[in-house]
Amino acid sequence: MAGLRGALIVLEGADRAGKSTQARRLVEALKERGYKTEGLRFPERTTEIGRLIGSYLEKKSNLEDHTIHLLFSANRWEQVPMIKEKLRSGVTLVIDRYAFSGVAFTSSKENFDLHWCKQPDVGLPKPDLVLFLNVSPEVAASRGGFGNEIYETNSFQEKVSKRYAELMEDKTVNWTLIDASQNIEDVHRQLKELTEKAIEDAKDKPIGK
Ligand code: T5A
Ligand code: NA
Repeated sequence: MAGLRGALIVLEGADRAGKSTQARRLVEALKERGYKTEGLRFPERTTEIGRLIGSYLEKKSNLEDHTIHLLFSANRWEQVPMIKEKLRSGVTLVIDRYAFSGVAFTSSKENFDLHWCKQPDVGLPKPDLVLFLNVSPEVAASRGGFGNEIYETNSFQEKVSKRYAELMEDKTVNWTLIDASQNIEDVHRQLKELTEKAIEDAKDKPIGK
């Protein structure tokens, strides 16, 4: 019998929605429940491509808009062999941002259409579940001010939220909207429940594209 695969779980959402906090909690909780689980994040700033991205986000270098979009995508593709290997060996992956961030952010810039933005990520392993952590701009603001990174302004984040809403209309993706204005524990409980179900549903299905 072929081994059962792990699930690919993605967390998306606006700035300060709590993605990183919840991703960490979720990995720990799933491990405690006996699931082989690991966390990943995009951008993964530690690779050579990731260092270019980090420098751009920190405004230490300027990159042409199409170029940085392709680098974000390349930063996902460079992890694909590892992602597939882990999933096939039964490890569930909890990923903090994925291709949806790539599309939502770049398509919020002037003169980018959604279709062009999606192409570089076509063919990536398909998430079994995308958890969208939804918070209002007011709640996000109450969690502290923006940092100094390039996309951290109110006007840009508003555009990003609209793009995410458009992306969520794609019914071929298993989106689940979560009210992330609740406290950390309540959000966590919901994510854990949804994820355990997704792991069970995914285990005897092929990895999607
Ligand atoms: N990007 C990314 C692209 O343009 N293209 C791409 O392809 C990709 C992958 C970096 C940037 O890159 C862009 C998007 C971004 O602009 P990042 O490193 O993921 O992406 O961004 P960060 O700035 O690290 O993360 P966020 O600002 O989005 O925050 P999180 O992870 O959503 O929130 P978190 O968990 O750090 O929490 C924020 C604060 O709120 C508190 C936490 O303790 C923390 O202080 N908090 C709560 N407070 C009350 N109630 C709750 N339920 C709370 N949950 C968290
Ligand atoms: Na984060």
